[in-house]
Amino acid sequence: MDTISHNAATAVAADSVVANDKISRWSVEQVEVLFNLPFNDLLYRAAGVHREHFDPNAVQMSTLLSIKTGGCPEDCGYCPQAARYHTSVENEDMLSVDEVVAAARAARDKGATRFCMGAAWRGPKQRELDRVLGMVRAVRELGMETCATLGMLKEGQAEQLKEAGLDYYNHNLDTAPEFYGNIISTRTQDDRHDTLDKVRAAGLNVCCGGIVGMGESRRTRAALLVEIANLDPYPESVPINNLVQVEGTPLHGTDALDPLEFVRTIACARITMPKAMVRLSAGRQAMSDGIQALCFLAGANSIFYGDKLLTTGNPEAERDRELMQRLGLHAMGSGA
Ligand code: SAM
Ligand code: DTB
Ligand code: SF4
Repeated sequence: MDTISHNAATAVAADSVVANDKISRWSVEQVEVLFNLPFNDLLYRAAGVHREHFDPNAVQMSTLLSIKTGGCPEDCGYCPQAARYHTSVENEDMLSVDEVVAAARAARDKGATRFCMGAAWRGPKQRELDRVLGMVRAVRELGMETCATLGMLKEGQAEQLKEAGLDYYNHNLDTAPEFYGNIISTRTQDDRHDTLDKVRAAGLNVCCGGIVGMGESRRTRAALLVEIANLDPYPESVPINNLVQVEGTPLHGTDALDPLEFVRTIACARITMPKAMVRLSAGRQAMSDGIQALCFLAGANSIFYGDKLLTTGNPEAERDRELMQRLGLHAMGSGA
């Protein structure tokens, strides 16, 4: 088939995929059809879906804080906080509620509407969770939305977080089932689904995404999105992380992903989860302004805002404000 008729055939297949926005169970093949579209066609479709459900010029801004850094017993191959890898991240004590409130206040004063607290745990012990509950209550009192990512939850823990006023719980599926074993051995994807079920059952908003740029194929990226989009219901928030390569981790030295392929991943996330907040997450520091602009066009409508993610860098707040101004983007209000 020549290129023009190949593109036409792909577009027809994509039409039938996109027209059916009631799709509640996606197949990997359907999402591959989207991924394989000519770039302009894919972005046009994704931007259309974005506009149907959101103000396309509004971006939600969350600030992250590591409330317990390093020393993690897990073996996630991308993570600088795993105790077993020799990285520059040290095992630190958990922060106090006062330290967290000071950081949240500073983030709020710079324009963040959501504050996300991350801990390098397999899962929280009850006395650790007790302190997190105090943090959640205190951050909420500042008028911010709250999110936590603490690892796997045991029976009753999601309910305690909900009761304290937590808005979102982040727990990522990370990659497609067939690739998962290459990246992590200390917890299964079923374990992750189990925590996601608990979070959903407790009435918390679900924040669940993954990482690309770990040496996976396009099909694997499609399969990751299928795994997330087929959660019933799909998550309210979907962070798409580009691997931040950290020296000392097993994935350091992986071939970098083509930035345009990252944009495609954002577009496919937008089309498969039309009403979710799609977050352009880790990896922005290494991204050009042009690629970030394409990500916003492709339907990303949330970012991590502030000079640091958990342990690695993020663009400076001032630079992000400038970029948003150049693109005519504005901050999405709290609760939007
Ligand atoms: N320890 C908890 C857990 O893993 O569930 C919570 C914190 S963990 C750091 C949260 C997420 O950050 C991971 O699931 C992963 O998707 C992402 N992440 C960690 N290191 C990363 C890296 N180097 N590059 C991109 N994303 C990363
Ligand atoms: C998510 O999906 N990405 C954020 C947040 N959820 C917790 C974490 C990114 C971490 C990047 C590596 C680091 O800074 O340690
Ligand atoms: Fe630990 Fe989370 Fe890092 Fe995995 S991603 S090593 S669980 S901190």
